[in-house]
Amino acid sequence: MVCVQLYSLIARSDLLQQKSCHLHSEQQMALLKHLLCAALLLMEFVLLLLAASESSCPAYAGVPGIPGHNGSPGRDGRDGFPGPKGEKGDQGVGAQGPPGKIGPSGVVGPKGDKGNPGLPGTGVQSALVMQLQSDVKYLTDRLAVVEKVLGFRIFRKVGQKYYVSDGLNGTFEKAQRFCSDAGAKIVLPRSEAENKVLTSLQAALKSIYVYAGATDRQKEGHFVDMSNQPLTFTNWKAKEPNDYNGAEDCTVIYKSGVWNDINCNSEWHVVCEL
Ligand SMILES: [Ca+2]
Ligand SMILES: [Ca+2]
Repeated sequence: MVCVQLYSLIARSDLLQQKSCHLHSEQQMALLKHLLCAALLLMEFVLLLLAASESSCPAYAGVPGIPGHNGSPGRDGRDGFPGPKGEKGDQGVGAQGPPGKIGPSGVVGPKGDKGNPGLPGTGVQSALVMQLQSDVKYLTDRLAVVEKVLGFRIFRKVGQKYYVSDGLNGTFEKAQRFCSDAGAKIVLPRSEAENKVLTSLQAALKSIYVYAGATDRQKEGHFVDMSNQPLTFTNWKAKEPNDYNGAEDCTVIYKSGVWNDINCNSEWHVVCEL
């Protein structure tokens, strides 16, 4: 209804515009002015009616307006929701970071190769020291023997032994004591060579007999040395020893080197061995 009235007013406006062409200018302009004012008021009234009735008639799309200005920046996103996790970044370059934690122990490796032979151990060193100590003791003992030998007036060397004498005469007991006090024993040849050396010493002493360290006091007819050991060498004169009743239990060696059993109380040269 409103639309029909509007169209009618517009049509009247067109008619008035056509009629105005035939009026005088002042009257025509005044009339036109009133008409336009009335038309304007009417159109405003119609617009009010349209606004009140909203879309009571079909609407037409208008021309797009110009873009508005950008608004002011919004607040920070503290009150917003966290965004999705970003992608892993590239490896950084720069200062080395702190060392990491100590890792777990690894698997036991294979057995290594056999090592080179080591230096002599303490056992070998101990053996060398003991050998040196033994050598030193032997030399010390030999030196002591030589010093004793030099203390006698006559001596002969035979092997590792020395036959010594001061030209003393005495019984078998005295001879045994004299040699013992000198750290020696009554002479007793253990071989033909030693027996021969003894005769050489007897010659120097101008001795007929010398006592030897062999007796059969414990068992008649069985001569032993001063350690009660059987004799390993003898040089008995023919038919000697010839006494088995205890009258001849000691042994003498004649200047020729033969042996004879005689009584122990006769005094003969004393010869010791070291
Ligand atoms: Ca006898
Ligand atoms: Ca005899």
